[in-house]
Amino acid sequence: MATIETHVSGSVLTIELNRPARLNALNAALLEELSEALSAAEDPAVRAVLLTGRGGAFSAGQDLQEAGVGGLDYQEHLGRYNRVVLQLRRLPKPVVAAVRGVAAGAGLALALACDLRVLGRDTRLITAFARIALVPDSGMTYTLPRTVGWGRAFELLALSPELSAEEAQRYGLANRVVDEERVFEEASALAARLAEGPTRVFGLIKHALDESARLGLEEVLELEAQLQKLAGEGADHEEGVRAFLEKRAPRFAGR
Ligand code: T3D
Repeated sequence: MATIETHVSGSVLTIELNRPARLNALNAALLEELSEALSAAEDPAVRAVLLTGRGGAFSAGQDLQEAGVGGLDYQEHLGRYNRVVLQLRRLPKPVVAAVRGVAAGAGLALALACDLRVLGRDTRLITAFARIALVPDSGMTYTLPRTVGWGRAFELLALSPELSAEEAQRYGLANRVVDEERVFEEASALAARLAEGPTRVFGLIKHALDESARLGLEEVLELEAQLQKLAGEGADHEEGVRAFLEKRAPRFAGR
């Protein structure tokens, strides 16, 4: 692949956006390759994914040189983004974003579609869309208000400030903030730790959280009961209980 690098270490698949000269701006080729890499993450041997950007940025969003102004086939153009966002959300295993430097526009939207975000102390988050008079896309109107609340979401989308890592953490957009040069290491350690967890159950948790965003309380309670049945039948639940009773650490197989 020309715009994406992947490698597997243990059960963690690392996907690296690889257009550092353009701050990993997203073009059609990169989105196609990212989608391909995320399909590979469905392999049961992969139990966690780490998404990162090469060089000093996570991603500056849509490649504005490629997009130009107007004349885009938006169905096709946004179809590429939407496919990737749905792949990230529907992948039944945790995805950690290692966000260095800057994440802007659809680059930020991709980071928000991941399950956890590790930021560097100097990392900036910029919604960016309104700066060029576009509405947010790639799921940002779904993920952002659910993370930061409605009022803050409007301000971040309309005024598009550069949000510092400290503010991002206060708003719940960053799970960890570490020194810039430790972002990858910290995010890798987090992904490796998750990869040893009850993977199937992590997938069910992800599903439950996404569904809860659109369901009422009664439906949520019903869904939880259904998912608990699935979890309770899993080999990892049996192992978790046995390990507790035997006073040892569990060895989850991800099933
Ligand atoms: O119509 C549609 O396409 C719908 C979909 C939209 C999805 C979106 O993502 S919309 C938002 C698009 N992104 C932006 O508007 C952000 C544009 N970039 C910036 O505002 C700044 O570059 C940053 C704040 C992200 C970083 O600033 P800074 O000062 O750290 O870096 P820089 O010097 O501006 O950028 C370095 C290089 O990357 C530079 O190239 P050069 O001059 O060295 O040859 C710059 O042009 C290039 N670059 C940065 N962002 C993009 C980009 N090239 C193409 N597209 C970019 N998005």
